[in-house]
Formats: sequence, structure tokens, C-alpha cells
Amino acid sequence: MSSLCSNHGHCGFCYITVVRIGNNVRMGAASINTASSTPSSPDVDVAIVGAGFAGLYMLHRARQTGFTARVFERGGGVGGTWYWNRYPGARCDVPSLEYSYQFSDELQQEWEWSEKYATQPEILRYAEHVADRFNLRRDISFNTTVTSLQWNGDVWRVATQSSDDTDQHRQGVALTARFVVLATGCLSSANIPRFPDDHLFAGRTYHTGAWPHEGVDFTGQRVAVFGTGSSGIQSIPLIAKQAAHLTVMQRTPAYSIPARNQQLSPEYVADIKANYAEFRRKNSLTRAALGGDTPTGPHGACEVSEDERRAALEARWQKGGLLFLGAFNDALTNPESNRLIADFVRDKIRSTVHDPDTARKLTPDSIIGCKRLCVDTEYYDTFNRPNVSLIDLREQPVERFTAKGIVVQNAAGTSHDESSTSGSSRRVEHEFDSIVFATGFDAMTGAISKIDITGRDGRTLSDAWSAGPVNYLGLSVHGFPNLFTITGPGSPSVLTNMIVSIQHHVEWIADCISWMKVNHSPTIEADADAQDRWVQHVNTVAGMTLYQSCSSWYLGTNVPGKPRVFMPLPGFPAYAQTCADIAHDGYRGFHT
Ligand code: NA7
Repeated sequence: MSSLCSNHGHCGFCYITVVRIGNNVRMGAASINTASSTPSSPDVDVAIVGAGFAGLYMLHRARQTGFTARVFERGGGVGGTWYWNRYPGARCDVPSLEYSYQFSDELQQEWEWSEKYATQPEILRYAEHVADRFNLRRDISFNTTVTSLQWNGDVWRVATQSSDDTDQHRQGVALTARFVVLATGCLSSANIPRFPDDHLFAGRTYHTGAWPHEGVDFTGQRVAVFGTGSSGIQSIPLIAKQAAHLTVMQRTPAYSIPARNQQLSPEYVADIKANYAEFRRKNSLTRAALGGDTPTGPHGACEVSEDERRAALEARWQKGGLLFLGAFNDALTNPESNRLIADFVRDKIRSTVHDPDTARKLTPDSIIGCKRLCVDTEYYDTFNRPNVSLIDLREQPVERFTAKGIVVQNAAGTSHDESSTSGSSRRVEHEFDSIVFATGFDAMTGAISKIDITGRDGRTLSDAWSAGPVNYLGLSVHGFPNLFTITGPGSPSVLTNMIVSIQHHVEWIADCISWMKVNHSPTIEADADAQDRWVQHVNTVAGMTLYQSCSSWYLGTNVPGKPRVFMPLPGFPAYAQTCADIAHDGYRGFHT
């Protein structure tokens, strides 16, 4: 650890909690001074952006370690991605008994999950329970978007905008904080594609990541769904059961594994709960920090006979879920092994979908697991329904939207689509009442990029990240002192069970700022060299895998104009060990 010898105006480290009442600026239950904060007396120790699972635990942990904190949350309630993603069929693809906090044994013992994979409403209830149980809401400002963060040499100035109509101070509510934690979520900034004349469409449009809270009734409607990632694959079977006709607009076919969801038996839950610590420990030792009871197979897919390979894949297929890819240990490093595994899934698709042309369109030819694997319930079967049709946008690209629907180009040589209502043999207009965009997110950096962040020497984060996100440990960015990202680019993040990664980051950050307090270090900042080496390390590790062989949101290529950089770091256990070693070495690679 080296010492920061730059622009610090004073050497005090005053963790003074100043929450002054009576300055007319309402912040939830408390009032916070906006006028008379001085650099050495920030309004709060920690400002946290976001009240999803990361923000909730950061608030709790900050309080536990003796810091004051305030959370700013754009939504009207807690839960983050589970607050917004209320589309039909939304559920987690990590088992409930793993997709939950482990910081409180009382919490994990008392909470009852009903299904192997929890639905969005159940996960949201869990987040609300956590907020109530640990009395978190009093320090959360809801309906409040952080618009800018400015480092003034000692503290961060946090500017917000409220969407609460009853709030008379809608603009520019601000406070100062010693630290800022961006708990903004990796999948929280919706990616809504634009199409020619899309403003003309007279029906209703929805994005799965901003679903109406009152729900949507598609009964009797002609519905289009764009997107066949996890959100599309979860919602399509349910929308198909309601709609008069569903047209799936597919740009790239996905690989999807059956979830085999089921009610959790009381015996199984009791067994896990009796050994919860050991269950968690085993999970944290796997690459993705999940599925410790189903370890990755000991062989490569090419190292076994065809019969053995089929049997291993069939067993995982019957078990269902993301751990399918763990049948062999080289699924994402050996292209030939990957092809053999992908062939197995391709055969499953062909044997499930009755119409050969639909099956052909639904069958991916890419590396399996390169895009995040999907987990479904009756996805492929849905295409056997008479009220469901599939448009492959690679063969029939969208030409434009109209008031009634969408005009697609008919591929040369293909027959005229029977569902069309007008048009020549080269283009077809499909009429819709509603269009659903299951088109994903500006992942990992999208929500952060929406905040105007200015760090040391007036440098903005958008400048620092103009060629792609750079970050040390996925936790800290050079030039932005006392600012932390949770599950940021450069950390295992979205390649893992997110709750495990979130909990790891929150605890690392809390330990770090506690250490700073004890050591009278007013600031901490990633060192430029350490950051460069870390970015190189992430590239090297990612380069040893097949992840970069396709276009995906891991690479940012799903968002037009976003730099192509592989953002997450594969491998949780090695990463966690590195973070521990760095802290043990007095925060090696950081200036304090
Ligand atoms: P994803 O996985 O990013 O999927 C988005 C889908 O939308 C995908 O099939 C995209 O096709 C498609 N898409 C995106 N833009 C367009 C346009 N312009 N036209 C047609 N189709 C488009 O997002 P999800 O919400 O499903 O899942 C995100 C994560 O949430 C998931 O991985 C889990 O971790 C949970 P593409 O493949 O880019 O060609």
C-alpha cells in the first residue's frame, strides 16, 4: 500500500454523523442538511445507490460496522431487479436455497422458500422481509434517482431527483458522503431497440424489465415478443397460453435447459437448513459459487465414450438447470467438447419441436454457454401450439413499424406468410395489439453510466470508461476515491450466483472502510498500475475461455455503440482469495 500524496486539503478523518433536522429537505423519515455541509463533516458516511440485494445489505452492514448510511432508490420499493422485472414467468434461474443471503443464520433459518426456483413475487417478498426485519426502510429514499456524484477532494456530493409528486424539492436534493457505493445492479438499465417508424405503432408496448405493476392481460390479443434470452424464454410460454396469437421475433436462437422446477419438500429444506453453513461453503468453492452438491464432472467431453457422454448429459438434462454445462470440465474451454454438448441440446430441440422449419430456426449453431444459458419451463413445446409462430429476424428482418404492427421483409424464396394481412411477396405486415420487448439490458455498466460521475481532478467516469470499463477488482476505479462498485466489471459478478458475489463485495467494502477508520486514512483509490494489471488479468482469464466467441451482453455487444469488452471475470474462488490477500496486505494496489 502506498500513501496518497495528492490533493487532500486536510488530514482529519471525521466520521461525524450530521443529520440535521429542520432544513426543509425531506429524505424519507429524516431531514438532511444541504446547505451547510463542510468537507470534514459529511452528512452521512456512506451514500448507497440502489436498494436491491446489494444496497440493502450494504446499508445493514454499514450500520453494523458503525457507519451512517443513506440509500437512494429509483423505484418505489426495495428489490432492485426483482422490483422491476414483473413479467409473466419471471423467476430466478439459481435455486432459492442458494439465491438468498447467508449473513444472518436467523434469517436463513426462518425464511421459507416454496419452490426450487423462486418466482419474482416470492423473491420480492423476501427482499421486503429483509428490509423490515433489519429496519432498513428508514434510511432509504424511494422514488429518488441519483443524477450526479461529484468528488470535491474530501467528500462526494450526491445530487438526486425525486419522482415523488408530493415532494416539493423534486430537483437537486443533495447530501455529502464520505463514501459512495454503487449498488446499481448489473441488469437494471433496459435495452430498448429502436426500429424505423416505431413511434407509429398504436398498440401497447412493454419491456420485461419495466413491467406494469398491475400486470398485463393479453387475453384475446395478437402479441409479438422480441427477444429470446432468459426473459423471453420465461415469458413466451405464459403469454402464449393467454394470447389469441403470439409471434416470437427471434434474432438469435438461445440454448435453453429445462428447469424441472418443483415444490420444495419440507424434508429437503430441513436437511439443508440443518447444515446450511456447510452447504454455503461448498457452493462458494465452485467457479460460479453455486451448485456445490452437483460438482463439475471430472472429465472433458472428448475424453469419454459417446455412450458415457450421452448418459452424463442426459442425467444433467433430467436434473435441469444451469449446472447442465458442468457435466464436463471443458465445456467453455474446448471448442470440440462444446460442440458435442451443443449437439446434444440441438437434438433435444429437434425432437421436441414438431415443425422441422420452426425447429431449424430455434436451433442455435453457436457456442453453448457463450451467451448465458437459459432455463425454461415448456419453452420449446410452446412452438407446437397452433397459436404460436416464429419469425427469424435474420431471414426476415424488420423493415419498419406501422400503426397496426410490424412489416418484415420476406426472405427470397420463402413462401408468403399466412398470418400476413397485406403486402407483396417480399414484405409482410403482421398486425399486433401488443409488442413485448424482452430485449435485455445495458448490462453491468448501464445504470452507472446514467449517473454523471466526476472524480478527482474533474475527470468524469464516462471519460475514464470511454474505451470500455476499467476497474480494479471490480470494486474501485482509479481517479474516483472512496467510490466502490458492487459486482462491477472485472469481478465474477454475473457469472456467479449474484447474491454470493454481492455479499462478498459488501463485506469487503465494509471491512475496507472500517480499516480506513482505524488507520485514519481519509481516502482510498485504486492505483493506476494495479488497475491496468487487473484489466489485463481479466482479459487473460476470459481469453482462456470460449466466452468471447459470440456477441453477448457479457461483451456489451448487445447495445449499439458500447465498447466490446468482456466485463465479468470467470472464477469466484480464486477471485475471493485475491481480494482477501489484497486486504491482508494492507489494501495492496490502492492508494490510501
Ligand atoms: P438478454 O439475455 O440480453 O436477451 C435479449 C434478447 O433480445 C436476445 O434474444 C437478443 O437477441 C434480443 N434482442 C436485443 N435487441 C434486439 C433487437 N434490436 N432486435 C431483435 N432482438 C433483439 O436479456 P434477458 O432480459 O432475456 O436476460 C438478461 C439476463 O437476466 C439473463 O441472462 C439472466 O441472467 C437474467 P441477440 O441474442 O442479441 O441477437
